[in-house]
Amino acid sequence: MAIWNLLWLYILILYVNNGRMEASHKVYPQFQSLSAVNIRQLHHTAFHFQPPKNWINDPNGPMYYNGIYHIFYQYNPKGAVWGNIVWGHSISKDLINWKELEPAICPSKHFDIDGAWSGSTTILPSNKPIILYTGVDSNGIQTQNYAVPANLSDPYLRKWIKPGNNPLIDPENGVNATAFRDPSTAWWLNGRWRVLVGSERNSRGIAYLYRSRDFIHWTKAKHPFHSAPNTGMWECPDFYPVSLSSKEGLDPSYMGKHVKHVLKVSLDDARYDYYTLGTYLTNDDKYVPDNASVDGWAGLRYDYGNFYASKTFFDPAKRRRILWGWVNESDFTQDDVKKGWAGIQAIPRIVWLDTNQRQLKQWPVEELNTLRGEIVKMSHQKLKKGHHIEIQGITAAQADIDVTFYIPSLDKTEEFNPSWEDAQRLCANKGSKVEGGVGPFGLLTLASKNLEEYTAVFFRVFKTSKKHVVLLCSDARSSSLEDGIYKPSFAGFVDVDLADKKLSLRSLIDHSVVESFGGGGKTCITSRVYPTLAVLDNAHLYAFNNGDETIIVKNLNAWSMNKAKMN
Ligand code: DQQ
Repeated sequence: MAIWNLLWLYILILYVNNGRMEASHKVYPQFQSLSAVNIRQLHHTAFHFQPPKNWINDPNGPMYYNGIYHIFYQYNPKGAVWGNIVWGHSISKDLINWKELEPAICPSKHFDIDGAWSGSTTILPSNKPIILYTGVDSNGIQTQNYAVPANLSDPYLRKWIKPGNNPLIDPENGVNATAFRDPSTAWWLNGRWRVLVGSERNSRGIAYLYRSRDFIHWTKAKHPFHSAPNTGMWECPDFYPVSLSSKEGLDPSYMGKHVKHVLKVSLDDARYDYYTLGTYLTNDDKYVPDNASVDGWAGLRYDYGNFYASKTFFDPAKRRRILWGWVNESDFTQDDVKKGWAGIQAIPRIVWLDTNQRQLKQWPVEELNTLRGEIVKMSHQKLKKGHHIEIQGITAAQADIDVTFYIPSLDKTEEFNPSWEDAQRLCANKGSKVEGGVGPFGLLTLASKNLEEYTAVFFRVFKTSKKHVVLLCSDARSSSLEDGIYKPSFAGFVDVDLADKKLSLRSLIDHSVVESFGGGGKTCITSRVYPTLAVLDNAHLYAFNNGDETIIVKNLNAWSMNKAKMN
């Protein structure tokens, strides 16, 4: 007993001293400004966004301006853990190859001296971009501030200035001053700008609404735009219209008919991004989720894996809405310090409304295809129970795989127990090796030759009296021989009817990340993994089936991916 007590005390001390929580991020003062000498390449990604070194978290203010894509990001210029937060800034012509610029916003004023936290950009009608961001002062008080380009004729908008009339929005009128952050992109309606700011009160997550005629003087609306009990702090709210009839993206101020609206919030307590689909009641200036679209923990997620603090923007060049999300690490903080970097951004994804109008779909931007190299194809290949087939001839640690499976017979589908609502727990119970009726079948990514290590991305099909239930897992439990690191069996359900007996899966494999899109982008899961054997040329890729019913690999295309020019 005494030993257990000591152990708990030790864990507590470690937590309090080493992983002190500040806002939503753990703080490691001893590592914050420890500059990396060598950048460890082993698990470094080849085509996911990251700066040359150090820590990044949330994507901030993504935008397209005069032919150039900009991404800003929460960045520690001095170390590989969270701290010293500035707005890093990179630019691109294709969303895939990036050039790093100097940070756009650094703490310099009393209102942001303790951090230039997350925010968004809005392109004003005069074609002028403006940043709204959260500044944190030395007492932890959060205010909303703005920054504008110093020189609009600089095509890269390298320098940004903070005009003297900051802060624009203070936490007044009963707002919790240390939980008041992450202004959204603004939209224009009936002669006024509107912006959302995330907050919390007594465990109720809140998106406050502020209005302004001139973008400078803001007034808080009487009622929050939306809120929900027991959901905790709402970080990084994002609000935008989606078309009911096409994949095209819409400008945030588009208020025509034939749209639904999306409200996404990042739940600090869960560290996942949840969204609802609903209606924007413009007369009341309120958002109401559809009945079928629930707020909070039981709701829909953009991604059922490592994906947080995301942000979308409208790309007028290709008329699409693009989603950026932060993919955090799953390894030890000490490992991050050793490798000299932490955090990547997910591949930018287009996002649109599914024809069933119950959910969104996502797909990597088409520009990613420019990195595709050697291709290997497979078609009409039988996968009998217990079989796995190697997909040879590509760089399996740096690859893009797009596969359609065909299920000739659903006769042996297992019954679904209604108590299995929690997809992640179900996946933990019925992993890739637990034989089923239909499935588990899918891919073994980042696999070592003798399968000591692999990250299994797979489907398993169940049935109720009314329909089929499809589970997609990205199971990292066997991903690494290294003990102790976080290796979750992430999972989500895929809302498909299986009338055509097909299931598609695309996986982007990039050394320490496997980013998967099931059912044509209906369910996405991103896993961070740190193999010890399945690295570089020693990584393999297999298709497998451990279910009773034979599965056909109807079509499989696998590409070796080239390296992106990354900052
Ligand atoms: N990260 C920022 C905050 C935001 C949080 C600080 C979400 O503005 O709420 O780095 O990850």
